[in-house]
Amino acid sequence: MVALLVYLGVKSMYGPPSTTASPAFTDNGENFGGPSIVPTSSSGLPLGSPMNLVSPSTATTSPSPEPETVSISNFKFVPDSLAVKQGSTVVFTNNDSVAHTVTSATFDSGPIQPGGSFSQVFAQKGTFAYKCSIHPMMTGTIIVK
Ligand SMILES: [Cu+2]
Repeated sequence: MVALLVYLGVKSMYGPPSTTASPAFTDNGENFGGPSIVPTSSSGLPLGSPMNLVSPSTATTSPSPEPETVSISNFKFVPDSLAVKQGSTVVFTNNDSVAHTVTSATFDSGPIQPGGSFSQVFAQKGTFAYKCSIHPMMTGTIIVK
């Protein structure tokens, strides 16, 4: 408001056509600014809406029981003893810088490269001892209840 009053004061003082052009330019800027935003948002919505719809449905689809996880780190299985429900999936993730295996009498991951992972479903109850076949001192147990 103060700026406008000053502006009008300047305009009344000088009164050249150029002063009249400046307010007109400001009006044009506002008018062009509005429409230019509408196409941008309208073109963005068709792309954004499906993605927004997919994400919630994906989250809803994912089952509530999350996979159990065992981290392989510093030549150890962490935790080295893990109790899970029957039917659970256990994901072994190798966070070490060398390859390891998850080997038991009933399953064998084979070499899991650094950064890799191995999933095993435990469909039967029981206690499953496993080790790394490369480093036999690395042992762990999955207890399926
Ligand atoms: Cu190993």
